[in-house]
Amino acid sequence: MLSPQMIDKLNAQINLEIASSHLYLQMSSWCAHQALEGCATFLEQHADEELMHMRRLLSYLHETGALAVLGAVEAPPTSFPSLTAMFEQVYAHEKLITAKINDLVHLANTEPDYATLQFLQWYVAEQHQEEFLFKSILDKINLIGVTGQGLFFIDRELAALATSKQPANLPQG
Ligand code: OFO
Repeated sequence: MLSPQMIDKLNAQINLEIASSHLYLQMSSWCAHQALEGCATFLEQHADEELMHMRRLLSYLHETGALAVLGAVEAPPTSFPSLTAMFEQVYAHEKLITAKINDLVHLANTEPDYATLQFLQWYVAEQHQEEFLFKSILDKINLIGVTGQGLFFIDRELAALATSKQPANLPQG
């Protein structure tokens, strides 16, 4: 059985995952509007992944007999100064998610709540991968540049990343 504080924090995380999906879907739409189809597809897939992160938390709350509470989702920005600035925002957002997961882990460890501690390990590993992924995208953008044909090549890289995404990220069972 989860503590009231843990239920509140897991619910906050559920709502944050929904907000993340919303943000990435809006970014995807902005990219499509800029004719950056590869980036748009990649971000659309990532928005789906965030919903999967949310569902995993939702299931955990249900398994423990707790109620999931969904709140209002804040509207994300609809335009971005540049592709670089947009991916910098994604990277910063993922670092925020990591901090929130770390807070949850800290609470589970101090309560202690070993079942939740174990459950959260998947998110710890996932956040490591997500930060690595977006840092490497930013590195590519900085390497290739976004002037001239640079944008075309970056969009192609993101299209390749989107098609190579493995269903390994999906929850098991
Ligand atoms: Fe992109 O992160 Fe969810 O958890």
